[in-house]
Amino acid sequence: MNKQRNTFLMGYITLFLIVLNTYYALGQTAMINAQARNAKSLNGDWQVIIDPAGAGDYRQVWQEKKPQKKTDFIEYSFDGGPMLKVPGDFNSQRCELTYTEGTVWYKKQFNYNLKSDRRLFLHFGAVNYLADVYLNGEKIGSHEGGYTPFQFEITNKVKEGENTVIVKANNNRKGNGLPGYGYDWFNYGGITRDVDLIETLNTYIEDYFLQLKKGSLDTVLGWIQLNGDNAKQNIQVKIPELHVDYQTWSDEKGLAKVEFSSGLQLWSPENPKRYKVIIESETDTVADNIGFRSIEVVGNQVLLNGNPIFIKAVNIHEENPYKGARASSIDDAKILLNAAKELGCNLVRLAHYPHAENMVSEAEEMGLMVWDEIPVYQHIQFSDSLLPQKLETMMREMVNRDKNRCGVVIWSLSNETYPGTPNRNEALIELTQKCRALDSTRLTVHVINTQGYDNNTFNVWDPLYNYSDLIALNEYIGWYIPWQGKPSETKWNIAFPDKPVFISEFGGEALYGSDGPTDEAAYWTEEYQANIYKDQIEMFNTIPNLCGVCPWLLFDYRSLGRMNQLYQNGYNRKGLISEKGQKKKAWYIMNEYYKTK
Ligand code: GCB
Repeated sequence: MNKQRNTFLMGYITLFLIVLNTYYALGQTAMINAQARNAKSLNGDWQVIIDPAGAGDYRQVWQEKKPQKKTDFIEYSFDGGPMLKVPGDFNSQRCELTYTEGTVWYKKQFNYNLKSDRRLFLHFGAVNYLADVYLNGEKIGSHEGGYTPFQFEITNKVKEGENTVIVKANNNRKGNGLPGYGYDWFNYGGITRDVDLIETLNTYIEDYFLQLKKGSLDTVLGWIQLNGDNAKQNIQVKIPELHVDYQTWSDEKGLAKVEFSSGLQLWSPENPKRYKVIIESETDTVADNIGFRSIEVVGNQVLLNGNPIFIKAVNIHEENPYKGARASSIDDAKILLNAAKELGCNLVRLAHYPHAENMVSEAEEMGLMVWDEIPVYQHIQFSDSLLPQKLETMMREMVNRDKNRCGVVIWSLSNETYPGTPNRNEALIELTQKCRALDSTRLTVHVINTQGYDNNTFNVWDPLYNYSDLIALNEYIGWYIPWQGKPSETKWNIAFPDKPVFISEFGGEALYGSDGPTDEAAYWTEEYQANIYKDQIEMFNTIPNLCGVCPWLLFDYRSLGRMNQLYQNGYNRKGLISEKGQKKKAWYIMNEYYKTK
């Protein structure tokens, strides 16, 4: 009997631990527009313990024990160790961390004095990939996912005076992670984005969504969400430049609806107009720069503000090419975005994960539309029981963060997944539905490369395209797959004849300045790459309903699987520009093409 009771008890305890663990894994969704809040930055130098043996967990380094008696000693200390800059990846900051995929413990001390009517949040822009966060020796939560923000409320945990935050940042690959084991970019680990302490009054503006009403060019539709005891409040939405002073009231759940019309100048790449919008409740005020535009697919065309647009795009990874480091600052963003502008683009595909918030808002300010993507990349274990929750959380964290950025026109929910992977269709269809329910004002897209290419004919058939607003297709004809006929005579057999087609990736590799036979791929010459571009452009003329193209990619970037030491040396060389900033011959071809569009 006793034995049976013990078994039950153990069962309950295990269940409790699983639930607790799931709670931690979910983390807390970050408040909107963190950079506009009353914040104290925790950026700068953090002390670290590099933990290649994974010993920090059982030694419980977050406790920072000190010897009590003369015979005591502690086998860890942050003191005496190195410092790392936050924000920033750890790999590029110290030689011994160059190839690290593992754990680094970070520590930062801060002083605080929180008044009794205030709340305090510890906010992270992103930590790649798993973060366990401790405050003053106590675990306050965890977050999974390397590219989206999260926060923990520490109102009742912060001490007057000195406090210590310790973060376990772990970038090990996970089979059931997003992405999974294999991907073609550098796995930069660490606290890669800003860390802030954000102070609010008891009831604060947690979230808001203000965009043009679907189908309208002058009506703003949305909502504001308050968080706190004082849920029912009068709220004003002000746009001084337009003399808008709109009043609304939040309900007992803190939710206020917004709908008003105004003679808005619409945002577009030619006129990236944004308005200062002030949201003022009785207890909080947040200001944002918000633009308004509509984006839709009508028939086989993409319409921006009601007019057909040809999408002149480029793929970008979040890497500062000159430093070989994760891009994190506004200057890093400008390097990438200025280069996209110079190429002649009107859209940047921020591949293959949500890039930093400053990248998105800078692109919007510069008149570049943004393609936002979650790291659902190639071989994802869709049938893993934890996957649906992870997919949804990551999608929600991206959409939540960027939903007021009119520059963002596309939510991309997957790249190169395969119909043969168990549960792939079911999981991605459900994800699409959830994304559209959250935000129906933008396009939702899946990027697919399962098409056949035989006898110079493309066969585009993947049923997942039924759930994608664009037939977004990656093809590397001329590089991974040789041409099978004249590019100008390519035939298309597309099972979705009424949808716009977008070539989301194409290209080939070249090492800047490489000489060698220009008609052989194995010498990585610029001429060989340039010829791929010439042929592709001819082929583009054969594509029915073509609405845009997007070369892979802007700059050469670090990718450890690229091991040809003569030509690649740890770099994917499909850049139109080298990592030193040299434009390759293909750059000029693409630039000319975009001038004609
Ligand atoms: C692809 C992937 C991209 C790769 C690229 C390549 O299809 O989507 O992430 O890096 O090909 O260079 O092979």
